[in-house]
Amino acid sequence: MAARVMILNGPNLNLLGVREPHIYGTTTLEEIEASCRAFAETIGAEVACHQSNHEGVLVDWIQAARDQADAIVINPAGFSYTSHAIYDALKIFDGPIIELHISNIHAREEFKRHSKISAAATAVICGLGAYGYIVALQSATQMLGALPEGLQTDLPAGPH
Ligand code: CA2
Repeated sequence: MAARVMILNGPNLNLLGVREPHIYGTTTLEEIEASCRAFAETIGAEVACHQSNHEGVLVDWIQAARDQADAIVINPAGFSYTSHAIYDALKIFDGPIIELHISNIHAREEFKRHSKISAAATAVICGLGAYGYIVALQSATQMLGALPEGLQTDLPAGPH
């Protein structure tokens, strides 16, 4: 069966490509989501993409993922540093969770080096720019053992 991956983006990421291109690049969220859909097709996965500026809405999507998805890719954006509610919701999800940041949060302000979400994540990707979403999607699918033959490797993808 096709791996179902839910891709969640947090506050302000709807403005990607519009402001601060030196940090976040020039690719819009719409373009990122289109690339993820196209890449998902090439690896036989299914993606559902959602963005919200509201913490509770993201919690609702994470809860919905328990029935609707096998893995979650999440860029919690500003909620990375504050949200116990998103952390708690992710802890209840059974499948792989990839926390993703476009920028290298460890090379930024001190407060950005401590994501509260990382302790609930299976893996964390940061600093790869918009391409990180493709890497995250491939990794989540790999962790589910659902990559097409030829792409699937025997190398472990990280802690389970
Ligand atoms: O690097 C990332 O992906 C971040 O999660 C992005 C967050 C930021 O708070 C994190 O520290 C790192 C959100 C950035 C705000 O989004 C903007 C998008 C376009 C223009 C300006 C800001």
